[in-house]
Amino acid sequence: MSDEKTIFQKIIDREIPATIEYEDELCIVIHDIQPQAPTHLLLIPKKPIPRIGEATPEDKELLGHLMTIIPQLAAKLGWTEGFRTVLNSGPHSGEIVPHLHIHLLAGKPLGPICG
Ligand code: DGP
Repeated sequence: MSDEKTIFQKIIDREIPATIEYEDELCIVIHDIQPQAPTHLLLIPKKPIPRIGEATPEDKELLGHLMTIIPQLAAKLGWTEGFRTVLNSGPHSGEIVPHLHIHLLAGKPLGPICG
């Protein structure tokens, strides 16, 4: 594994800018630079777990925390018609950034995932 910081670690460390929607001691939520929906957020734990496929039982509390942030964001941003979550893991998923992140897409009908 590379020791080089990922783009998300650089954002967490304030080395590069991002539009921040939410932050607490365990995670940060930023706006995706290439939005695929009217609102496209990335929910990122500050712990640099490369991907969900490499999370361990030790990460249980942190992963639970991330899940609880989602409904809070949905309420704050008024996603009353729903939203999509996407969690890529590894080369076959199309993952680009090897730092766990949950995509949150909202603001238009997205259609069935297998259409
Ligand atoms: P994934 O394919 O799941 O690894 O998604 C990575 C996402 O990260 C992709 O939708 C584009 C976004 N992204 C890449 N670089 C940057 C950046 O510098 N800033 C922000 N805000 N998003 C980025």
